[in-house]
Amino acid sequence: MSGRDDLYRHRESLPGSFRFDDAVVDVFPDMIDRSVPGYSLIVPMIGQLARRYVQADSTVHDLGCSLGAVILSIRSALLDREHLGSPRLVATDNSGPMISRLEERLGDLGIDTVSSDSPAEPRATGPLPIELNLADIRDVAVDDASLVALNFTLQFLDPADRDELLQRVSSGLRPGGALILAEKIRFEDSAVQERLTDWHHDYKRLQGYSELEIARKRTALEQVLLTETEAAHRDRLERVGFRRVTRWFQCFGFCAWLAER
Ligand code: GEK
Repeated sequence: MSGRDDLYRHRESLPGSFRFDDAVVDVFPDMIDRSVPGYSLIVPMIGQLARRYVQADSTVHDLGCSLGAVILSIRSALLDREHLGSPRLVATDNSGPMISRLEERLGDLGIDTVSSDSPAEPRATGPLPIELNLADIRDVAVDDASLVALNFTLQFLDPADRDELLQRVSSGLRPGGALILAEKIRFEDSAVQERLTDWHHDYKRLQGYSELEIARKRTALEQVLLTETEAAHRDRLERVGFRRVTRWFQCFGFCAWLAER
């Protein structure tokens, strides 16, 4: 059962202490929805984009899948696309509690799962099974893919590791394939940064978070969630070989782009 996020009402926070642990998993859907303006729109839109970009018998990756919102949106969007054969859907996260909860959730929904660790297990029999991969996204092999999603995950990686990951994603995509990247960004201009941070905090207040909860979460995320500017993201995407990058969503500092191979 997923509950309301009141973690930082009760929890002191030390700088950089945020982890995707059991307590976060318990409230995750509510936490992300009330913290990321537009999340509830971005997820179904990724499904819509999947209908255009997923190619027959290719692989689709959801990197940093949490409780599977994105891979479930993609799967629903593909269910009636019989001409696509059997795309392989892979959901990866390095939080054990997230992957366990996702496995339970998929079981409740009657969706077959395959473990990336046990390829010898009997094959799933239902349509579009989801492969669950408890792993660091920096170790995931990307081959013969047509769609890769990084929905608010890259921001948790050491910036020094981001080029290598995106290079591997770019090289593993088929021509015509795409990366969907969503990130919280920062702004070069400090006045703009301040204004958009204020507006984001207004959003959180309206979602019922107190000043103390907002401040504690912010402290906990210091040096854990590391934002970059839009220009830095675009430069990297171009450097690793994406030919066209389109921003399709922005609300305050929360952006999503589609990068095409
Ligand atoms: C959604 N995409 O609901 N390797 C694997 N997973 C990682 C790593 C890593 N190195 N670093 C962080 N994660 C989801 C939301 S949440 C975003 C993504 C947020 C995982 C981490 O365990 C968590 O589940 C996810 O990335 C980030 O659309 O909470 O703001």
